[in-house]
Amino acid sequence: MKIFLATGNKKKIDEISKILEDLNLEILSIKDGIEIPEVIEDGDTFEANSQKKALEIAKFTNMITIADDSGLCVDALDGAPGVYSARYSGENATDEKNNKLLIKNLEGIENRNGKFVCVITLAKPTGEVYSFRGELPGKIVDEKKGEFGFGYDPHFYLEEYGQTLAQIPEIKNKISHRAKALEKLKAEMKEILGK
Ligand code: ITT
Repeated sequence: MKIFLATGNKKKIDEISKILEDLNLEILSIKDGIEIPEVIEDGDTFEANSQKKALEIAKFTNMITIADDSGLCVDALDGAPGVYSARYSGENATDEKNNKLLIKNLEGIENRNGKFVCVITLAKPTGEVYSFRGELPGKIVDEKKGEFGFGYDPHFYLEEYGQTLAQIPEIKNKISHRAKALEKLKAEMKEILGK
């Protein structure tokens, strides 16, 4: 069965494809040269944005489509950057600029607790949507460590592993917010596709 991955983020495509590997689906994405329109992410929640992306692209491609809306929520910043994680430092945001701003905004703040959130939505071209949420708690550290992953990974420290998410790519795909949401989808997949 063909499934389209509605994301412009190639690192997400790699992680999602790896986590769904054992389902033996034919996963298509922009990496296969399929162009998709930009979806305006104007929702207040990860759920709203995830559903909008999945549904608009399912209708556009006429394929069963999976979308991921995710971000970092930091306790001391009242949940910011949250749904604005990708564009935290403005219009021309890059991972580097976002990370610098995050560390600057946490200067002098002792409470470094935060979490990654991911909402995965599967949408059918006929309009049905199924959403699943995963979360991963951790701590924001000033010093950047690790080469893998993307986004805020080099500053996201997991006490249990004594490393940042950017240092443990294989473990990341087993424990991440994205992995947790996708495992929930996988558990329901047969039923959803059979409907
Ligand atoms: P699409 O909307 O096209 O999927 P995007 O990167 O813009 O791509 P989001 O709007 O969901 O995706 O924003 C997600 C941002 O949250 C991402 O750019 C990172 O800054 C951050 N983020 C999400 N998951 C992450 C992860 O696993 N590791 C590090 N940062 C992550």
